[in-house]
Amino acid sequence: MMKRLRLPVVNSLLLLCAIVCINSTFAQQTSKTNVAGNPVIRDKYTADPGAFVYKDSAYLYTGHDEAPPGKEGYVMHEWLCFSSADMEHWKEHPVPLTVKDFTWAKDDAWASQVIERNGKFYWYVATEHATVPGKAIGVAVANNPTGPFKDALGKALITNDMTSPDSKMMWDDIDPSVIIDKDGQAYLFWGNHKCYYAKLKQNMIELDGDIKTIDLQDYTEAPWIHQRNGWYYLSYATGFPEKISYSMSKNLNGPWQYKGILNEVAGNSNTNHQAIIDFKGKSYFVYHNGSIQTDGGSFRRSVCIDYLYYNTDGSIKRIVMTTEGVKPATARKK
Ligand code: FUB
Repeated sequence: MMKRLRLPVVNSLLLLCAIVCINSTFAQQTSKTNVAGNPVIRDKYTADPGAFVYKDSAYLYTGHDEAPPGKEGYVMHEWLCFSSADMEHWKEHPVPLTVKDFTWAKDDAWASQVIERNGKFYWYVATEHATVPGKAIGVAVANNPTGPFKDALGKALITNDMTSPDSKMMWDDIDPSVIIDKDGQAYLFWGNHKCYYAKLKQNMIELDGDIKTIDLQDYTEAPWIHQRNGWYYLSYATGFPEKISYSMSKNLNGPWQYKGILNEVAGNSNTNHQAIIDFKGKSYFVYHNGSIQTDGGSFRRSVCIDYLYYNTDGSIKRIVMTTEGVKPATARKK
């Protein structure tokens, strides 16, 4: 017969159970939802944010910096997806897309952007092509913003030979940014060293016409195209280490007017890659820095979010990067 447990033993067991329960609940929560302040994701390194709003949530898509401490080079094999109802707390979703999902790709899950059209979600990504030397742009598609995504084309949308027939520049076809204009015409912008753009067909997976080049002051890479109140904005990384500059135009086809620096060099990172969105009545600047210590840096970057403010003439005030980040966004009163 089992002996009866004494009261102090029972109390100790109960205490142990309580500690185990609290710890496992905390572990579950922290693996799914990150804490407030910048960087917004702290349990892994995230880079090259793309963001968009769908229904009541904001979605954040990033590359995953997997370089071990001490390695000075990109190690990036997959793209990540997070969502938030308030821009402060981000929930991670299971990895929706990796380089292996593109059979024609070799490696490098570089910058990307997702856009919705007719209930489908198109994810434009930069990666290294396996057989056409150089970087390339692919497009994946899903029925919901968190995936799973699958290659929409079975081949690259843009390959290096389309923009550099002489193959002198191997990494100019990176950093896709996409927009659907008011008349329903979609455009793809991209490029390192040169900023390219082209129309996309209604199906979002084929080019519709020639690839054109835009002459932008001090252009390095990372174009982000957005529109607001009759203005088009083309922001992009400038110089190296990178700052973010921007130009404005009344017409998507230009001419573009240079408006100056939007964001200074982001702490401890030689790249600076932005997304700009509006959510629940406020505007946000989403970017990365290398601020997580002790191993954060140019190849172990972290996504941050700060407010973006427009002047009355439509120009944008310079971004103030903060550690505190943004306050929880609440629905606008009607
Ligand atoms: O993350 C790899 C590359 O670094 C991106 O494609 C660029 O925008 C820069 O952030």
